[in-house]
Amino acid sequence: MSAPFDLSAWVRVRRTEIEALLEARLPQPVAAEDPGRLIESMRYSLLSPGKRLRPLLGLAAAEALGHPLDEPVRVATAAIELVHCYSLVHDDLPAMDDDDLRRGRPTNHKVYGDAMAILAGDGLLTLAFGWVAEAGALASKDEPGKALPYLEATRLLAEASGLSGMVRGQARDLGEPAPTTMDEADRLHAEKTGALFRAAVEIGAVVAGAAPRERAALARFGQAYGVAFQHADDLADHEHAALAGQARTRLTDLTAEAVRALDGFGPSAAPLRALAEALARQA
Ligand code: GRG
Repeated sequence: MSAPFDLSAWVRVRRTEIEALLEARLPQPVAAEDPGRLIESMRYSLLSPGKRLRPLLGLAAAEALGHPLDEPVRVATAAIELVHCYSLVHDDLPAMDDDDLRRGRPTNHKVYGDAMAILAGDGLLTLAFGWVAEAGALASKDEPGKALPYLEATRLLAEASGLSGMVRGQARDLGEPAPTTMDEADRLHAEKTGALFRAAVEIGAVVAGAAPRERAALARFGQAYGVAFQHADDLADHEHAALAGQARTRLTDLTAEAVRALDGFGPSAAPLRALAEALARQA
């Protein structure tokens, strides 16, 4: 019998690699070339201690397909963290959630002011698309056709972050009353949080050369995981408390659905399975 999969060790190694890549690729603020301390404020938020779950999921998807976690794959999946981080910086602004603390530290606008926080978010979002394009250029330097998966990754990232995903979900959250049914909560979660999780897994799959069936299965995993993640987050924050009982059941069902989506994969999908099982334990 094989040893049980050690998720903590896997996460520790992969997270260290992701953080080293973020640190190395983000420009350094050279005082004279950092007007308004923009780069400093981008670094402040991006390099603050986050779980790095989205790039971890992207890497786990590539690993499930037995693809090496080479530089293009690592850069493309790290780009998803830039989009996530921008959304946190903007979400914390007074015009949105008006939060003082994020990742245990003062929010970006509390340190750098509202205007620079808006620009830091803009900078992170645009940089993300630059990184996916650079990853495509790296992957295709000897074979032009190898850029194609990275074009698809660009499309997936735009779809999930924008009007079909996170931005739309945020608009719904701000513009409509809080959900009163599980279906409404699911729809909001799928847009606001789930879309980027799904894209993370699907981008990992696409850049690892997934066959259509593999890609579809991994997208199902990402979708279920993402909505489950938001239910777990709401339960931890006592959000939508009237729905807590149903949210617990939904979290259990969705994580089981995520694990089932991996049925056709062997031991290489152990990190994805273990990530879903860890989420299920929050029910
Ligand atoms: C501003 C366009 C725009 C969107 C904001 C994602 C989002 C929409 C807002 C974040 C607010 C929030 C707390 C959402 C709940 C779920 C969530 C995304 C939590 C934070 O993600 P984690 O737990 O955070 O992965 P870390 O800090 O570990 O990266």
